[in-house]
Amino acid sequence: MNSNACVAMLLAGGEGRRLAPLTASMAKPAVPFGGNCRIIDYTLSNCINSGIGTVGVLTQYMADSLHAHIGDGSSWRANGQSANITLLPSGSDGETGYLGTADAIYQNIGFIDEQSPEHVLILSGDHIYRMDYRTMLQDHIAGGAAATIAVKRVPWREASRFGIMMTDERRMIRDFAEKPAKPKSNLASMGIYIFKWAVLRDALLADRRNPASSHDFGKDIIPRMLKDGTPLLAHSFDGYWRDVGTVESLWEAHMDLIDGELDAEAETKAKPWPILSRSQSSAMRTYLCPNADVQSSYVHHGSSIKGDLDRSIVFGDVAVDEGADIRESILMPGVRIGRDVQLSRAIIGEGAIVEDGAVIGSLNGEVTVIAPGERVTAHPRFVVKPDRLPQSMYDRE
Ligand code: ADQ
Ligand code: ADP
Repeated sequence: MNSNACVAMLLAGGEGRRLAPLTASMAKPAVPFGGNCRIIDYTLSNCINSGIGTVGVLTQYMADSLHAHIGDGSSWRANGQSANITLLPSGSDGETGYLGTADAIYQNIGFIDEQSPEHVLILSGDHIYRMDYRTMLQDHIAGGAAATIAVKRVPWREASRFGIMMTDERRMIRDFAEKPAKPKSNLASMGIYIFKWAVLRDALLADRRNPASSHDFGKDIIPRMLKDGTPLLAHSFDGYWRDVGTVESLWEAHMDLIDGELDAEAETKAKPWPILSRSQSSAMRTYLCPNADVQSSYVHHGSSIKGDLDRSIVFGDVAVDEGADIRESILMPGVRIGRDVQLSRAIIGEGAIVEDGAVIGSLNGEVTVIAPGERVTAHPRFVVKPDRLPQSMYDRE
């Protein structure tokens, strides 16, 4: 296969309001994930591992955070494979900012035309999954569809967060509703599309001329194609996949990582599938104090742990002081946790400081987020109520 037969366009410019305050100073795809990388690294690594030769990364909101992370893209190479990763910030052609996901692609028609691809793969920067896009491309080509959408069943209670569809026995899409209040099925669009470039190009030009359009794939392009009778194929994906666009789903994906679910892959298990990230200094050491009780947790380079950890993820350059008790929590890079601090189901943003004795979160309640750089004093903002804890799970006596 000519490596430019399919070009990838990675949408990474969304504001990520539902991830606030983690996205106050960075784009959603730049939010730290998993102890050693950022959310966008999963999708970028999927591109490299799938042998995609050209990846355009479309940035808008807090673009600098992504540009600093990706740089010249040279960190994303593995198994002798690399890609030409090009940053495509909005407004660079003297155009207005990207009006929506479809407009972002429209404004980069020139970039895609230069590659003269047969197909274009459209990706999101805020999903955690390992997927071999070659399998989907083969399905798309064999099915002869104008467009193929990757799909997955999601829990019914979450279905209204997604594009929801109905398919026929040939997997052709018959009905599609973007984020319906009353979903008719739980078969969700993963927001991953492969289009014949000639078909998408025409659709983008027509969409641009439509004053009623919001220029979005899920709201405008897909429903329009369906209405026009364009053949749309559903490609089902069996592996782990999560849209981490909300605080709850970001926290849950970290717990999945701890539970080993995220690495139990169907499609890519037999192949080396590294998740690559910006190279970091390897000279940093991790210190675990002999008194620290660390259970089912990940601790990354350059951290110092004197307190207890249970089902938690600690990024690099974090310090946890004596007597601290950290449960089901995520400590992002550079976090400082003082003495006797208690955290339960908390996400502590980059560089935040939690002072001695502070108590944050509860084990059966909602996830609590502390903004990057915030300083939390010992006045308990959210107190863990011991009577509400599931004692059997956490009582170590
Ligand atoms: P959403 O997840 O709501 O739904 P959306 O907010 O449109 O999708 O963002 C998709 C991607 O595009 C994100 O990575 C975002 O950062 C990026 N993006 C948003 N606006 C952008 C802009 N102006 N410029 C550049 N990038 C931008 C979509 C589909 C649903 C599907 C879900 C699956 O519309 O049908 O179910 O994805 O997660
Ligand atoms: P249940 O609610 O039935 O216990 P899970 O929440 O574990 O099920 O999820 C069932 C399936 O849906 C899994 O394959 C999982 O990967 C997928 N899934 C769960 N949550 C999400 C999400 N937020 N986004 C996408 N897929 C999800």
